[in-house]
Amino acid sequence: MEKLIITAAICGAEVTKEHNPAVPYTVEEMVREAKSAYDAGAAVIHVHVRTDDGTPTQDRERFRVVLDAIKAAVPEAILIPSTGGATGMTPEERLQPTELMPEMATLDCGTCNFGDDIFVNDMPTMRAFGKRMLENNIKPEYECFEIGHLDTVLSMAEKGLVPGHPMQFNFVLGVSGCAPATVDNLSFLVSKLPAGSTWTVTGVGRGAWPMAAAGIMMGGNVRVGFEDNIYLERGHKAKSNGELVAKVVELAKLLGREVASADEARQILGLKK
Ligand code: KMH
Ligand code: ZN
Repeated sequence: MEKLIITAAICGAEVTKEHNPAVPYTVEEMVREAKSAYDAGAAVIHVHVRTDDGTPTQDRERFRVVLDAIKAAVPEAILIPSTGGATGMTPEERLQPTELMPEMATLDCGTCNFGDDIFVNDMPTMRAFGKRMLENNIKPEYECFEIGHLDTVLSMAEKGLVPGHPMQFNFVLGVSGCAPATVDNLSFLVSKLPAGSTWTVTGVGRGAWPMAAAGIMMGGNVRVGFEDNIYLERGHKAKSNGELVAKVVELAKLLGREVASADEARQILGLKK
């Protein structure tokens, strides 16, 4: 089995300091959380940004400052800015971080319910995002919240509308209104992947730890972080993203899987140094 790539989704757009005071908003807090995750064993940091009061934003200049500050603190880490942003944002707003030429960025693979909101990723939006990533030579991480999202993006890749082989998928399971975080759902999705693909699983809320264990055992990769889950265990909030990553490292050790360094993760994901 390949070594395990751990991603930390340190901030997200929905979770707030009211949920967990360690959720980062400011540049300094973002750096603190990225470093805590990297030092604990994460090779990849998935980045959303906020204004200092916690409001989610896709502002290019805010992304520039945050990404540069994280790079200065953890130069080896692979940074994956979000093009999902928050529900209700326009495609143009969401695309701003791709102007900074990151090596990777997320590409969300279909419209879905998202709690009480709708996360809109219709075909014109996805085509525009695919075109931008092809033009700017950005490797997408394909975010699938629903079973049909995978078929959608695979058929777009066949038509050359989004970057193709080797593709990296993140199966985000357990969002309210989307596919639940079950081993059945994960196994089905993994069974449909083209040979040579890499994949990560993200379990949302109480799905976080079962999905982490499943991802480790099934030879995939694992994402944790405040974006997805704020608890180390029931009733016990994590004090940092690093604590969440450390639990994945511990699970991997118990299950006999080695954890990838950022350099090793770059190789596994087919990224150029
Ligand atoms: N905040 C969610 C609505 C992504 O980063 O690409 C979308 C999201 C996906 O977080
Ligand atoms: Zn995200």
